Amino acid sequence: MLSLPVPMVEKNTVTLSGAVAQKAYIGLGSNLADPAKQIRSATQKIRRFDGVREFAFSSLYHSSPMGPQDQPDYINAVMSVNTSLSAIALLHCLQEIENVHGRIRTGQRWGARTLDLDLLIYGEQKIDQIELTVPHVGIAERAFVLYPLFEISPELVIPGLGSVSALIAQCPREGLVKLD
Ligand code: A4P
Ligand code: MG
Repeated sequence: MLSLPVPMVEKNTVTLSGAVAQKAYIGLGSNLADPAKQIRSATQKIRRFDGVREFAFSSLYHSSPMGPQDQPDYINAVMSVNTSLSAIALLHCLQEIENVHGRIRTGQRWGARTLDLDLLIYGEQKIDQIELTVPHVGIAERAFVLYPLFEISPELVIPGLGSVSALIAQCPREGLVKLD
């Protein structure tokens, strides 16, 4: 079958199947068991989801931990996708990948983890539920989220929070180091 490239969309669009595709941003973080490998492997798994297409990836970024300091430094990255999955279905897919990567939930807030996948932004939606809050809580104050977001989408406006460029102007880069 002839397969034609589909242009990236900035706004919602309707797929051939009739589903509304949304542009979503996913934050990836790891500080255990070869963090860079964890993140690269997770991006490959996300690429293979049914209902997910068109990807952009930030560089990897290194930073010291936010929260408890008695844990290794983190590697973070951000990717964007176009998806016909609902926000909650996409979250469940991301949680499955966390589990496959040996994520153990110790109950400690902001504790060390092999892989953390956060749904940062889902289209223009604002969702405020315990299971899913988008935009993700804390997005506006986290250099390890904002700088990779700016790298892949400098014009991005985060629903309810404003432009990523304006948020970066208020968020010191501090120890965040771009790796590649
Ligand atoms: N949940 C609600 N909204 C979302 C969303 N938008 N994306 C719920 C993902 N999950 C969401 O998540 C706890 C619950 O949040 C889930 O049941 C889900 O339904 P979790 O992944 O089990 O726990 P967590 O990640 O430890 O919690 P939290 O508060 O989301 O932590 P963060 O904000 O992810 O921070 N330092 C550096 N330098 N880099 C980091 O990446 N990460 C953390 C964790 C701490 N320090 C860090 C970093
Ligand atoms: Mg999380």
